[in-house]
Amino acid sequence: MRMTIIGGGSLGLLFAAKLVPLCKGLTLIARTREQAETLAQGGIAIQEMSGERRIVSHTDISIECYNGSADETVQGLRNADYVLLMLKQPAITETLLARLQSELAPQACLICFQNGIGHEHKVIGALGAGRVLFAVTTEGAKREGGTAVRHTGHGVTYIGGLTSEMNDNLLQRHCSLKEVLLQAGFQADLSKNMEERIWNKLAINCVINPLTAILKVTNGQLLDTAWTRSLMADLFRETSEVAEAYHVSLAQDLWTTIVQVCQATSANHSSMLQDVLGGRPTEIDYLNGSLVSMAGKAGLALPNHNMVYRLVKAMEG
Ligand code: KPL
Repeated sequence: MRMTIIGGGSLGLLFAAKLVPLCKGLTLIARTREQAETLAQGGIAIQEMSGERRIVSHTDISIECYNGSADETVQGLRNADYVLLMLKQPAITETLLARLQSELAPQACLICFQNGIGHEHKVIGALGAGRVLFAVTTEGAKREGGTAVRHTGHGVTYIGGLTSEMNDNLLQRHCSLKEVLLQAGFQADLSKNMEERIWNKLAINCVINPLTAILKVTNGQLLDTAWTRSLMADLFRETSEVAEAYHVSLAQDLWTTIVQVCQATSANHSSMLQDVLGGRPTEIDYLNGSLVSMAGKAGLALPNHNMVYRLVKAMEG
């Protein structure tokens, strides 16, 4: 299986490092030339959950760069069986989609890993429902510099389509992908109810990410005080109200799952906290921002999401 990963963030580096021994060829497409050059010289340094450290040699992985410009050459798209899109939503631009549309090999399937909502229909519109799958993962990773990643929490990864067309023969067509992910050490499964899973993940991220970013604490520290737990509970309650208004059924035990994610990734800095600390734009528009705007359309007020949304926007400057 040939794989290409777009995005050299924490998840991109983690998946690349763990998948490379199982692929016939793996290309990692970084967003900056500087990161691509360092990766091309030294490979990826990974620290496993066990504490073991190893280097994935630059000779085992093809490194390319795509910084969003229309005239950059990106070979890795042309011969991949699977392209894992591991970029933050703001980076999923029209230019990138046009690129994917014209350069993805006909057999290739694009898998969008996502935290939030809002870009799904743009991607399906560009590539067609038969070539796009969506993924949600609760795997925890922390990037340390441009080329090093620490696996900070075991999670679960679900992959599937949004429409029945996308899910036709899902198991037959993609069981080898599931096998490869399992062999790489990820707990992974194919799923026919991705909308619900995307919403479950959205709820997890809308509760954990802004609070960790505003309070500058690890995921685990959110559980430390009754104050932070009650802030989480308020965000969770409002998320459930929006889901109900849109007839999306969230998992029965989602609150317990959120607490478990905090425990399983307790040393982790959420992706939003990493962005805030790194001075980068966050995904708040696609997380709490999407919820607030959906709630507005349904005539609901979400005071807590609204407040964390505005605080994170203010921190972005
Ligand atoms: O997905 C995450 C993120 O940081 O975006 C969680 C699950 C909160 C792990 O950190």
